[in-house]
Amino acid sequence: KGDSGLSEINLLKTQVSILERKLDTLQNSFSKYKKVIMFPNGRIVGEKVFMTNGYESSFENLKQRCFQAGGQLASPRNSAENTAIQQIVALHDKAVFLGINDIRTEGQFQYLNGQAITYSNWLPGEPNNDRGIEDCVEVFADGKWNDRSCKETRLIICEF
Ligand code: GMH
Ligand code: CA
Repeated sequence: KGDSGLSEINLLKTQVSILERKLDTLQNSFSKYKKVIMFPNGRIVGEKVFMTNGYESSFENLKQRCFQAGGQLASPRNSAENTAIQQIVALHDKAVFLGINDIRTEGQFQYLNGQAITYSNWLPGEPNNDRGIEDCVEVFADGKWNDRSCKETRLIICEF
């Protein structure tokens, strides 16, 4: 009885160490493929992935494209996420629209889920609702935000 208990434990130990080696291999190859997939149009920040496919259109079309892909328009919640978006903007030299707008109530910018924004990176003097028609948010290559007409054409960045 005691003997067969011991050999069962040894068997389990062997199986655990086999699994540990397989997990190590899997983790190594996963971190490699993450880099491959993210190069050059994606960025990872914590649990979030930001990605562009180069598509350019107006806000509603960008919003739909991200949603259809199972994500949403990039909605940076902190400076690390904003920096990731900035890098993609700079790489493509094209401003993007965020998943943030004040369509519902002028001057009250909110995420696509309706929550009020808790992080922003406005240029000095923005948002200015120029000509009374600026409800969307574009990000420039320096990472700064400007409110802009949602009808303008901008680069897509989705988050997943
Ligand atoms: C006005 C001025 C500019 C500013 C633009 C911009 C448009 O033309 O205040 O200085 O850059 O608006 O906010 O979105
Ligand atoms: Ca503006």
